[in-house]
Amino acid sequence: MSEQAGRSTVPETVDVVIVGAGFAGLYLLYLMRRAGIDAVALEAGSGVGGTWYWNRYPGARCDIESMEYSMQFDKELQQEWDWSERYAPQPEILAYANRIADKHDLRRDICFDRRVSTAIWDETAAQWTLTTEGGETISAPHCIMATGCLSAPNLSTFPGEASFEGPIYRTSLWPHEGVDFTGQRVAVVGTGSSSIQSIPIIADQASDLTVFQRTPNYSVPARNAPMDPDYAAGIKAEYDALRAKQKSMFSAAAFRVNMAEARETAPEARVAEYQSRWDEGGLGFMASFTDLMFDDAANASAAEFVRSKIREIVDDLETAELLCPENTIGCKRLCVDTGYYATFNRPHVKLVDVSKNPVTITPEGVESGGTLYPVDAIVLAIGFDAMTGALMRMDIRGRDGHALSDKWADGPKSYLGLAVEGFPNLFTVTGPGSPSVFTNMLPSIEQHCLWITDCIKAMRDNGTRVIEADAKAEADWVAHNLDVAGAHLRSSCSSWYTGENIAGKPKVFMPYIGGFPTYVEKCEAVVAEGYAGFRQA
Ligand code: N01
Repeated sequence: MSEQAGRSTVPETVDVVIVGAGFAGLYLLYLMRRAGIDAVALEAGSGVGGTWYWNRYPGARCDIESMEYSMQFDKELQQEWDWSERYAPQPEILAYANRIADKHDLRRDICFDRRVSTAIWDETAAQWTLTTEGGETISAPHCIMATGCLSAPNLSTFPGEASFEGPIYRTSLWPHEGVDFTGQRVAVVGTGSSSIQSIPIIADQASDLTVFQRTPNYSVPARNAPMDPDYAAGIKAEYDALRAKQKSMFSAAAFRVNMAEARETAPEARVAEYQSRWDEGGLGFMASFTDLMFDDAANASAAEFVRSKIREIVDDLETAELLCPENTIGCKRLCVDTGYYATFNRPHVKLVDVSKNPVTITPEGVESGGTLYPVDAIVLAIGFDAMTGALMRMDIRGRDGHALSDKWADGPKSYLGLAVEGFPNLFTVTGPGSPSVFTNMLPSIEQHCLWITDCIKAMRDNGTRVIEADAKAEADWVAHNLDVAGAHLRSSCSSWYTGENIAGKPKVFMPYIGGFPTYVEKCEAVVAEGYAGFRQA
C-alpha cells in the first residue's frame, strides 16, 4: 500500500472543493487537473478508497465481478491490473484505489483526516465555504459531494450497549488491524450482505457463534473462484466492447439477461433457468426473467426456488425455516455469499430469531426474549444511513441560509441526483434520484464525474458564475422517480432504499429505478439542450 502523504494544509481557496476521496473523489481530481481546474479533496479517512477504506470486516468483497467493478478511464491500468478472483476482496479493491491515486499523483491534492462539518453558500461571493471538524476552512465557487451512498454507518445503539464488558465491532467501521476471534464466543447482529459475507469466516475462528436475525434475507451463491487467466485475457482484449455493453444494461453490469417472462414459462423450464443461475452464481439470478420485479407471481416462483435451496442446504428443519424469507425476493438487496447457509450446519453456530423480541445488551452478552446469550465479542452488522446519511451529517446551507436537512425533511429532492434547487454550484455524485445503488457503482460514478466536470468546464468557457437546478425541473424529476418506483416491486418492502432502516428517517424510495441507459440519455439530453432544467447566471 502506498506511503505517499496527502496534502498537509487545507488551502484557503480553490476552484473546486471535493468532499471524499473514494473512487468518485479520485476520478474528479484526475478530471479537474486535466481540465486545468484547481481542485482539492477533503477526506475524513487517513487514506483513499471511501467505503472500501472503512469496511474491512472479514469476508468483505464486491458482489459485482472484478472485471466489471473497475474504472474504465485509464485504459492502461485496465490492461495492467490483474484481479485475483472472480469477486475482488476488499483489500484488493483498496489496493486498486491506492494504485489509481499513486499512478496519477492524486494525493498531493487530498487533505486526509479532514471530516467536513459545514458547507455554507455565500450568495455575494458566489462561493461555498467548507469547515472541517478541526476548524480549517476552504472556499470554492464549486463544491462536489463525492460522499458515497453506503458510507454513513448506521450508528443506532442498543439498550445496554455501553455496559458490555467485551468489544463491540461495527462491520462498517472495522478496526484496521483486524480482529482475531479465535476461541471466542461471538454474537453477530443483523443478516444483510455484510453479515452474510462475514459469518462463514467468523465461524471458522469462533468457538461459538450466535447470529441474531430480525429479518431473513435471500442469498445466492457467489461461486467465487481464482480468476481464470484466459477469461481475464479475453475481456482485456475486448474491454471496450464490455464497457459498451455495460452502458446498455439496466444495471450497468453485463449480466446474461433472459428476455422471457417467468409467468409465460412452464414450471420445469422456470426451475431449470433458476438452477442454471444458481450454478453460475451471483446477482445474475435476478436476470432469470424480465418480470421478476414487476409481477408478484413471477417473483414468488424465484423466491420459492431459493427457499427450496435453503431447505436443501440447512440440516436442522427449524433453522432452515427461520432462514427462509417470505417477502419479495430482490426487494431488499439480494445477497451473494460463500457458504452462508451451510454455516448453520456447524455445531457451534446458532441462529436466534429476534423478530418479535428486540435485542438488548448486558455486561455479559446479548439478550432477547428473556434469554441471555453470554459472549466475548459482539459484531453489529446493521448497515448504513444510506444515500442521504453522509450529506445530512454535515450542515449544508444553500441560498438564504436554508439547510439541506430542512429541504429534505420529508425525503430527498434533487434534479437527476446531481443537483438540488436552492443549492447553487453544489453537485452530488450518485446522489438520491440517480440510479447509483441499482447499478454497478463504478460506471455510474464515472458518468457523474464526467457530467459534472463537463458542466464546470462549460461554465468556465461561457463565463457562467452560477448554475442551479430549477424548482420545476426538480419537482418533475422527483415525481418521475416516484412513478417509476411505484411500478417496481423493489419499493414494496421496508429497506435501506426507503430509509426505513433508520429510526425517524422519512420513508421515501431514494434511488432512481428507471435504469442506467434511460438515465444517461436524460443527462445527455439536458446538456444537449444547454443544461435544460438548470438556471444559469
Ligand atoms: O446492511 P443491511 P449491510 N436489531 O441494512 C439488521 C451493500 N453491501 O451492511 O432487515 C436486529 O442490508 C437488519 O434487519 P432488518 C449492499 O448494497 C455490499 O449488510 O432491518 N437487527 C438487517 O438484517 C447492501 O445491501 C456488499 O429487519 C437489526 C441488517 O441489520 C448494503 O451495503 C457487501 C437491527 C442490516 O442489513 C447494506 O448491507 C456489504 C436491530 N436493531 C454491503 N437494526 C457487497 O458488495 C438493523 N438490523 C457484497
